Amino acid sequence: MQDYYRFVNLPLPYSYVAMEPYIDVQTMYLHHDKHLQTYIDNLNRILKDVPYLQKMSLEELLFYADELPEELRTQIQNNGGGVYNHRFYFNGLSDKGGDKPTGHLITAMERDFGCFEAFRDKFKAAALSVFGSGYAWLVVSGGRLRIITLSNQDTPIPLSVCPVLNIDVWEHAYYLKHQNRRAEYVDDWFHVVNWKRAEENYRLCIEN
Ligand code: MN3
Repeated sequence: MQDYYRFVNLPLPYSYVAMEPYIDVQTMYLHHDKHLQTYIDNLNRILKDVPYLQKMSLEELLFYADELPEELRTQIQNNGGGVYNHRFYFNGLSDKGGDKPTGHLITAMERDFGCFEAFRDKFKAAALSVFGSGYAWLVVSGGRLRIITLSNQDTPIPLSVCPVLNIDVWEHAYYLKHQNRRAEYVDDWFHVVNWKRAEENYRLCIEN
């Protein structure tokens, strides 16, 4: 992942049409090429004349936000968060996804939620509970899986929790296909979750 200024919008690791019929091609195109691109362009513009910030990785910018110059802090959090969260979201999708995780991740879900179905219900409820725009996240905290929600483009980075999976519940992620029916979008999203990637993320979380 190209993680330093100047940030680049990497192509999706699949075609725009790959998530049909669960996430429509137009949404995938606009979400990646317009919404994410705007966050990348804004972040590059903010950092353009601030060389010492250009040396910080995306995660460092988000983790050390409190130490950033006050006049840039909110813009960097919003736009850097928009880059981080969207990359995580798009990498968390796969046209070969869906079903349920395997390996260490399913074992941990059974330990921490009882069973996969209980996790799914709880994650869906969390995604529906986000008021306005934001994300639901599956994270590792203190060695356990936890579900959290974050508003707007806030990220898990400054919370010192380790992210495994996220779902974008901003309306732009689903409105063209699902209109106001966020619950149907969440159900459809479960068909294209890249559990292989989530499992890799989980392994990295527990190894570190
Ligand atoms: Mn989005």
